[in-house]
Amino acid sequence: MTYVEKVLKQLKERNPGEKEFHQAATEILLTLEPVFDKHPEYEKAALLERFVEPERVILFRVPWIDDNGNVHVNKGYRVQFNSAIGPYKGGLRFHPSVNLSVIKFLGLEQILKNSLTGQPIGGGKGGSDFDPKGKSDREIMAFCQSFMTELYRHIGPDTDVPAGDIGVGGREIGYLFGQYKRIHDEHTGVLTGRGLSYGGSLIRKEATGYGLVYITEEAMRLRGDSFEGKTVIISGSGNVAIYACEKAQSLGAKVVAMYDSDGYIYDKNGIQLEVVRKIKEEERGRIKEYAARVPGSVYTPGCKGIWTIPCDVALPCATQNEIDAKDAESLVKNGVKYVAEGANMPSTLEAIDTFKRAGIIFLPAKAANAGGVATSALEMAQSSGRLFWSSAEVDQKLKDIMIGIYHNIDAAAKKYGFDGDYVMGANIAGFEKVADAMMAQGIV
Ligand code: NDP
Ligand code: 2IT
Repeated sequence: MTYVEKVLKQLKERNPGEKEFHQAATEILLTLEPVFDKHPEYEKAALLERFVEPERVILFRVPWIDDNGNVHVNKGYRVQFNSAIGPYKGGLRFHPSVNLSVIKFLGLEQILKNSLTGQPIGGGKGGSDFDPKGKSDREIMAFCQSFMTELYRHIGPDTDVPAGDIGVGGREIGYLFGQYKRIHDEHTGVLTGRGLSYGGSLIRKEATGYGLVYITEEAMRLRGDSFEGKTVIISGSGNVAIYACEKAQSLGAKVVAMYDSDGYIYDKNGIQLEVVRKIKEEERGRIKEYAARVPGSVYTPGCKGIWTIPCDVALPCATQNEIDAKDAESLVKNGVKYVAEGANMPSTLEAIDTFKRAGIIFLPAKAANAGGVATSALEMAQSSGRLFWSSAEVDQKLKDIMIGIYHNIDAAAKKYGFDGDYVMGANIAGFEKVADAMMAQGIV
């Protein structure tokens, strides 16, 4: 058994039942074998055992009162995974499916993603099993205030800087920030994704979706290809999906399908994004409304069918494991050429295998969706420097970062003899920097 296999086995034994965490760790660790072959000193320093164990896990109670006076209790989480290269950084997810395994998988991914951005940010993630769907603004505020009343003591602009993720957008960040400031009496860059009137950065809202398209565009450009005239499928209809759609359309692509957790819309004429934005951003409604408003479009209940629609490019932008082996086979059979992950771990291990075997250009989440956190780091830089950069400036930096990530993961894959394997490339390139920083800092 190799060192990597031994650590992976231990991880599964010591964290029983954490299936999402096991999945992310399996995907990452098994690609790192060549790095450990090259660096026997890492094993002596128990580097991998330390890497897979969070520096700190915070679990807390979040009590809140609904509009009818009923008291509810949710679970709150913050996993401060790795601070070797900078303060813990990563989003907060509010979704009923959240548990420790989900937060740990997201945190582990985040370490390597943040490393790939080239910026000084460590990895963390948090959230709650609270379901924001159908709640009033007052209920959301009450929940966010209660969540921050515990979280505030564990975070800070040089310690841990949370942001949004599923179920946490501009509204939630506003309420969380307001409560932090009230308790801590400091107006600092302790959260990113803040509103533009109170310290946020231009382009942060758009960054993950735009970045996803920028890195895919670079992969296309190097193959003499482009988004022009491509048929694209985007799953989800939240923050990442909407801005991926906007950027892909602006480059001449035809986005024909999107979904939410109830079902998907297919519009052969190309999705009218302003209708989606009105339903999702303004009305907080359901995607099925789209079919009622746009003649010629079709709504189908259930999500799975979306992957049977023929496309050139698939951009999964909803959630983990939304593409399984069968979905991947449908995509391949229908001629998909590029798959780039906007969501975190949207493809199962078997789906990734299917894409690899078929020779699809596959850009994994930690590289492809790094534009969001990269722009969060730009927001942190602006906060620290009391600066406010223009949209054009932030957008250009984001684009440069995404193109840089593509070349970095491509080079790492080539260096170890796995040309075109961007899963290997992203894991290795991300890990090398973290490993170097951990080795330099001793046994901590
Ligand atoms: P949002 O909450 O804005 O949107 C999430 C979308 O995904 C919604 O359309 C939602 O549908 C759908 N969705 C969520 N859970 C499920 C599910 N179990 N099954 C089917 N559909 C589901 O979140 P974001 O757009 O911010 O995040 C989307 C993905 O991108 C996540 O994986 C997140 O971790 C990742 N990501 C986000 C970044 C960011 O900056 N926001 C940065 C990098 C990655 P419904 O409304 O019905 O729940
Ligand atoms: O998964 C992610 O990278 C995010 N949700 C964004 C994290 C951040 O700190 O901006």
